Amino acid sequence: MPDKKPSSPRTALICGPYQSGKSTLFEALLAEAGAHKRHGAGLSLADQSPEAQAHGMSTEMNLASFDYLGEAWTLIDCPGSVELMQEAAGALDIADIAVVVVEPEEGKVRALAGWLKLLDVADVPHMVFINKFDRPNLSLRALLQAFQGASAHPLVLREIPIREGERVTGHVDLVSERAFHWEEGAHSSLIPLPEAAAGREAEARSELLESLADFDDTLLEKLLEDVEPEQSEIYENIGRDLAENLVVPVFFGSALEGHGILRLMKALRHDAPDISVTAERLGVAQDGTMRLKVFKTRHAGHAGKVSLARILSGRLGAGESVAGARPSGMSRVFAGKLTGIAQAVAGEVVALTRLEEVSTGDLLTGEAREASATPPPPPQFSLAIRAERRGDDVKLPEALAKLMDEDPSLTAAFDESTGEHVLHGQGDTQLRLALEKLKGRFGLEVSASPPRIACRETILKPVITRYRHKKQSGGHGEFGEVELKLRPLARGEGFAFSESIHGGVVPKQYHAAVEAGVRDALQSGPMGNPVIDLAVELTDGKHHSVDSSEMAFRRAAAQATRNALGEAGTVMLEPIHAVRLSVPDEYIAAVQKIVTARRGQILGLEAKEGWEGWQEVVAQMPAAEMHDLIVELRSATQGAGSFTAEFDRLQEVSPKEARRLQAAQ
Ligand SMILES: Nc1nc2c(ncn2[C@@H]2O[C@H](COP(=O)(O)OP(=O)(O)OP(=O)(O)O)[C@@H](O)[C@H]2O)c(=O)[nH]1
Ligand SMILES: [Mg+2]
Repeated sequence: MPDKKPSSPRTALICGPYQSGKSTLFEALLAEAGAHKRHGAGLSLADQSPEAQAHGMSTEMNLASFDYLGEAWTLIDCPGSVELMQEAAGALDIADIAVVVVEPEEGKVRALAGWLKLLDVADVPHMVFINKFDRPNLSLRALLQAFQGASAHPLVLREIPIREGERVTGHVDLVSERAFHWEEGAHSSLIPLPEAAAGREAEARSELLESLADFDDTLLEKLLEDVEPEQSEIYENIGRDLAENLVVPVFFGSALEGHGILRLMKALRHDAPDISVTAERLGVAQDGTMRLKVFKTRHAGHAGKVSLARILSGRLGAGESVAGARPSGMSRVFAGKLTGIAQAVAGEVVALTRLEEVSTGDLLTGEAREASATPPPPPQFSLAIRAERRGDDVKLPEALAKLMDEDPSLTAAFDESTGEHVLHGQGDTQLRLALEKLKGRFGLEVSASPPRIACRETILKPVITRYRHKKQSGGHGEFGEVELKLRPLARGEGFAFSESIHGGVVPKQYHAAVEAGVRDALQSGPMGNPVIDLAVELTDGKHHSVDSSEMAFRRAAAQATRNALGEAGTVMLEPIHAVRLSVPDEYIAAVQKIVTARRGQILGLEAKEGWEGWQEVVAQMPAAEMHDLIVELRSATQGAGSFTAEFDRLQEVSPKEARRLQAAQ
């Protein structure tokens, strides 16, 4: 491979489906670069947090800056769980290139498609690394065919496997046409191209060249005239097409065994665009002004708030101000270790400490701050939370604010309609992780349960009732008598109170107390829910010149209302949400079934804008059926489905359903 002048510091994102081996690859690449020593099969740099250890998965990004052959690199390893995708979304923007790691299974095509779509939307150049190629009996051709269905751009093989029996034992580079034998615990050794691979090599190489020629007329002409292009010309094409996100080079290997890692690291070094390309993609001028983008925020105990940022243009000296404030430190990051640095140039990733006013997604200059315009993804799952110990109530909001600062896809809010504090996020795992962090990092025991549904009650027919409140207990008595007329109102009209008293039978000064009594009783109807959408009229009553009081009338009105509701009977009203479920075409039937089984009503289908091959199922669903909707939706769509929901209206519930809802509360 021809060498070139050293590049500015570059950043590669390692992402892809859950458990595909990203963190293992992250450590293997660092080991390859000589920045880390591997200890057996397990991870020793990545996933060291208690939550990651407990779950055996990445729960947040791992990051390391290091030098490789005289050039500066930062690798960012992202969690693969769909619930934690926001973590990668933050870093996507600032990456020069992404390596999408996938297992050698055709069934992973949908999960792969999700990541490739995310990268295409952000227009990030990317490669695919098919990992776990140490498994027997793999067909690269079949995999490639399946995976092509996940990619909007042609997947082009950069190498083909050499096999011995059912195992892959090496690879042939399709540009240099050199063959390598994978060695245990050492670099691959150069070997003569095995005869058995020669035919496949020639075929795969022509396919690579044909794909490249689709974007380059000169190359196309050469191919048509059977002229062998120079290697340098092929490399140039690959680099250019990759930078423009026209093709997706494909590599394979084993992160665990260390096979194909040097190959991948070299390809990154050779082909990954640098900060000038990335800055252009982000619309950031290279005019010498210091600009940086924050892609992750952490609250690191004593160190305080840490903002991880990439310098997109200009340079930053330690002690210089950022967004008008002076960070208390500037460091280079290597996993959990921060090392202070004096200066950072465009392309570098730095950790800035104690920039209290700055958030993930912010684009900052020395003086100014521009917040990200991308909203966090809509919540998919919620839990009502409660501090177990009294006194922790006051500490909880502050701790939650820190977690939300670290993860913009997490929100906490007080729900007025149910009186509960509710945590909203992307799924059960993400919220459980948040609860574990509250306990581990802030010492807060928090219990969680499915949020209550804000059901209401109303009456369907008018009713008139009369009640006398009378008490004689020595001295002053209590006396108040009211006649109330209750009448249903239309949905959404709430509550109205009026009076039509003649001859002062209930003196004016007590009318407000009557209304207050009615309101008291309406707080909890016969089924235990607030009663709404009714009008109450005070039509008649009696008073006593000595014993009547506001309290007496309030009690009389409350009891009268209770009696009236009991007599008339109430119906339950439940919240209905307007829902849009977004899924790839092939899952529409499955999703319609889910919606119907959850008492939902399908209103139609709409093509999802900007997402070819996707649809939105437009529906209305009772909130009571939506708590674990995302779980079923994801399992029916290989993790691809998601939804948005907003309150639409309250709707009457059948008595049978009402009993079920009541029991569930
Ligand atoms: N056979 C084989 N197993 C591997 C390879 N790479 C990783 N694994 C295993 O796959 C599992 C997941 O590895 P990780 O590196 O944690 O995967 P990840 O993609 O970072 O997982 P998440 O971040 O949780 O999505 C572990 O059991 C690894 O030992 C590989 O090349 N071959
Ligand atoms: Mg991982």
